[in-house]
Amino acid sequence: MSEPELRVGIIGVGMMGADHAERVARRVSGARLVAVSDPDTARAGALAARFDGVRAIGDPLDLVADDDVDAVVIASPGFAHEEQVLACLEHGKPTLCEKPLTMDGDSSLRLVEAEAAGGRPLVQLGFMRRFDPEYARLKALLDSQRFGRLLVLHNTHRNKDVPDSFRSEMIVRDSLVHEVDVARFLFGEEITEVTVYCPTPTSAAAEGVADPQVSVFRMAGGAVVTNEVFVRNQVGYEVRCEAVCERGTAIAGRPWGDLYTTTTDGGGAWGGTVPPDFTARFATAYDLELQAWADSARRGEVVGPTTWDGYAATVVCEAGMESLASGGPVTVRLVARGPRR
Ligand code: ISE
Repeated sequence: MSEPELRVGIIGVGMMGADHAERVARRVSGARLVAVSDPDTARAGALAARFDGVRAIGDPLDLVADDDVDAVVIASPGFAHEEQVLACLEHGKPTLCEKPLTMDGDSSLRLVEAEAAGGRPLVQLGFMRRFDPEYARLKALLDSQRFGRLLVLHNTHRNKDVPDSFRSEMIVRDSLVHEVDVARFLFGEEITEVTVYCPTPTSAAAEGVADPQVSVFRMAGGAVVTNEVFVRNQVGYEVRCEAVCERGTAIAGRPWGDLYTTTTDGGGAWGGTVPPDFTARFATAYDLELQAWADSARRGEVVGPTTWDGYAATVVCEAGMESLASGGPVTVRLVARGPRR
């Protein structure tokens, strides 16, 4: 590629941002890490010091405005995203924004509209599963119609552990949001209704947290999606997706083996190891996601999930949180004709 190297700044260097920093600095070709910012200035300083030529900048909005930063990765908590994405749009900087786009539908829609008003798409949403080779193959298989129409999707999403501060609503907004995007991506349709069921919690659940949760999505075309999200399974990171079609089924994320068991005795084994967390399970997906982002930014384009995908996912999760509180089905209300690209 003859376009100049992309100078990247990263906002938020917790687990995900630090992982992306390493990736941009060492594995993404055509990109160079030049700046990081984090409210924990010691953490930002320590990370910057690990790489040559990387500055720690105190105010994230100064990082966005910096003339030596061409493009921005936003890996801060969701509540900070609206202001930071808006700043990126104002400065015309290509942005990779981690999910959730924002904390509520209204603010997500403001970003969709602000991007459309600028006349140039700039934002890719961090739904990395779309870049996972198995999920991508599943999408291609479904689009080929080889197995006929997709009827039912079953998603499984388990984390080994989360902090006590990870409340029931976060299981919807931070974890289930991935299944929301997977369902919209694989069906190519919107979700119209969500119901969240709460079985008796695991004894490992933090006080008052509904874990696991099982939710059901109704798709616009009438299909149904089931999702189990279990954030303290105590074993490891297990993410699978089974697509049931008219003439066949396909599973993404299933390790080989006959009877597949994972158990707390023996650390979760199936003849191989269960990955400990998402940075391990989706390392390739994140690499491909960041590479695709950097390549398209250098060409002046945007690929992958959009602000509209971020908005739709946020609205579905809002409905999910309402269902969590009421126990009943909740209709998803997206604006009728949002600006799309
Ligand atoms: C986390 O924020 C992620 O994005 C992970 O992929 C997900 O598995 C986890 O549950 C979330 O908390």
